[in-house]
Amino acid sequence: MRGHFITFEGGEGSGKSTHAATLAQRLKTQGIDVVLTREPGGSTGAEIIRHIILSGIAKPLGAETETILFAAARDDHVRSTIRPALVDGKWVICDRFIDSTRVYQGILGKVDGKLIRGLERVTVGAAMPELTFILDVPAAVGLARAKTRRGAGVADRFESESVEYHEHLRQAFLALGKLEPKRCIVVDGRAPRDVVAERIWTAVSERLLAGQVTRAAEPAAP
Ligand code: T5A
Repeated sequence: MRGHFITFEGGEGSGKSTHAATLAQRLKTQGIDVVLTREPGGSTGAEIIRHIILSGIAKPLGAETETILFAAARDDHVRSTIRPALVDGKWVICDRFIDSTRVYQGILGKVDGKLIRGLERVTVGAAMPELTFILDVPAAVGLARAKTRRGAGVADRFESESVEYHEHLRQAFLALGKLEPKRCIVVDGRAPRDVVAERIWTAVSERLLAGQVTRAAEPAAP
């Protein structure tokens, strides 16, 4: 696959959507063809499954069933959106991906790691992210941001869990970052937006842009 694949991970309200969009915009100004997407969702079938999962109606079926639903959504998303874009040489930026399943369903939901890895192999295959930003904020900060952004709306399936659950999530993401330091970069999401964005941009520039001739940098056609 010729493109690049970057994912954003972290707890609720940590700034993933904000910074995935900011990075996509900045790459576009460099003349790079970018696909900005999200999970669960990012394709027609996956968006339907997203609605089922986040409504909470699958929660009583247990964490294994939710894991399988996330995997079904990912399968459609990878086949329909991510893999074709990478094959085309585009950059894909995804708001949540495999690490969310590893943490939410694996560590918090206690779903067997073998099942999770097996589903990853089937759904993701070679379309693995090269770079993952883990945005780190205390659970209380993230939940407060998510609540402010939601306004009068209702908290979804996972936002409704306790602060302790979300603090456990935060620690699980930090531990996961330590397990794969080449792929994962932990960024302090409490910093002002522009500071966080600059840290992300520096890492992308050093890791993926260095040496790459972008269309913006190419000489204009005669
Ligand atoms: N899930 C997902 C699983 O359990 N398993 C899986 O495999 C997958 C893929 C998805 C849910 O599904 C679960 C995890 C999730 O619970 P979602 O609606 O997509 O749900 O929700 P989240 O991904 O959690 O997205 P959020 O919108 O809650 O959080 P973000 O994207 O991290 O935060 P963002 O960027 O929207 O920012 C939130 C607010 O904070 C402000 C923003 O302006 C916004 O108002 N903000 C800042 N404020 C101050 N300083 C900064 N630096 C700021 N950065 C952002």
